[in-house]
Amino acid sequence: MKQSADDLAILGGRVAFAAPLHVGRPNIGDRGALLTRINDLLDRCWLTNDGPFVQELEQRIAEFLGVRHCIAMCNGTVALEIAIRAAGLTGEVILPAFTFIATAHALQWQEITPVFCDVDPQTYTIDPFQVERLITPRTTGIIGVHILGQLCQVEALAEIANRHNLKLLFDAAHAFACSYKGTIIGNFGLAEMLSFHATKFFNTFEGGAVVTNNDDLATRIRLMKNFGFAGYDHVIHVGTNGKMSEVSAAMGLTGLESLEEFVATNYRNYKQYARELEGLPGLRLLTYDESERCNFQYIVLEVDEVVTNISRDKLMEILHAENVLARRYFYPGCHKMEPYRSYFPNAGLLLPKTEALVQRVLCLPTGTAIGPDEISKLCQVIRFVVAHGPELSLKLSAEQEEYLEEVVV
Ligand code: T4K
Repeated sequence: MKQSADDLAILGGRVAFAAPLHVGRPNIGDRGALLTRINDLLDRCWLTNDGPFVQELEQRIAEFLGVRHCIAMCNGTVALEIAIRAAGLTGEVILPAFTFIATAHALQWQEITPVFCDVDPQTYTIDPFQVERLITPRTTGIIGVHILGQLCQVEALAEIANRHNLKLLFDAAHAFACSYKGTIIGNFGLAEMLSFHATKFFNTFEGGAVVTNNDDLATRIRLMKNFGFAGYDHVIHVGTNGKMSEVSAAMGLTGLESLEEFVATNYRNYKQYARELEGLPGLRLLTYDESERCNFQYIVLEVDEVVTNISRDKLMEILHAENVLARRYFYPGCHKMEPYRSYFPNAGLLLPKTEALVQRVLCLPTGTAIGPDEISKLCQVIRFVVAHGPELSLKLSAEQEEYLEEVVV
């Protein structure tokens, strides 16, 4: 329990948590079931290349999402690269600047220019009004990102894409098992990409998928993720290696069996954070529309420094010192990372909402690896920091100055 500033670890007090609390600790299903599946695949001696577990996982996910095709892949980035190529995107593609860098890289990797668009500061998703202003004769597509469990304005984007004859894809890396107006993701745009990375709500160690209701696209994607092979010695398309392995699919099948439990745990954590951080001036916890399906995987805090008198970055430093490894996803924005920062040095001028957001957002630990007592303790630290914002800001700046003087001397 922190009672004075000097109780904070950053100012020499005792560290609140003996072991680090991570954002993105994997949700792991029934270990016994996983090990049984791993034994099965070892007995079968079938380790990859469209094995039975991959086929079963694809079928289960397609059923779960109510979508015609699920093509499992080795990771979400490759899934997105292949979807982009299979959809025939070229020239320029519009995407939000507030996303994980992989969304932009998946385009740049194939020499398509990512055109960064601003976001809606309430939902963090791409702003359709701004999308329309960025369309040029070179634009071939839009990639919406359902970010941090918040879903894009799907209809508005579809309407713009239709009117301008653009392809619409979604990066749904954060939105597995979430719905928009009652329809579960996987059914929007031409195709949607899922990530099953270890840090995601549902994981296959590494992994991802493209889901689509378009038969032709699905056929092309299947070819492309397996070097273009249409049978032994028969290559009919350019391709790469995007295959998911059997051990990953075994993890996925096991995780699917615990999906409801993962959601329930995330929901319980989310409600606890909401209760314990309620009413703190200058802090906003990102809320979810509970009339929709949601994975509640992200606990996102927004810090308004003008009110708290302590910046998001200072709060993060304080938490890190307490062994809470909070993350400022997606600082500093894709447009501020290389190579985009060099290519488009003035991109920020068109991205005021993104630029403000990346200074405010902080993601906190959740998932099955954290319990109610830890959340209480963590929230107590946050409440203490907010209650003593100005004092802590001064103290920390003084400490920093002292440190700098020592270093310079
Ligand atoms: N689009 C979007 C919107 C995405 O967010 C992502 C990935 C992609 C596309 C691409 O999908 P993938 O190709 O990754 O399937 C992590 C993940 O590596 C990345 O998958 C994810 N987004 C991104 C948001 O977060 P980092 O750099 O934050 O990872 P790292 O290593 O710092 O791990 C995060 C925390 O999780 C650490 O504090 C430790 C903990 N952790 C991590 C791993 C891997 C564990 O406890 N166990 C683990 O096994 O990128």
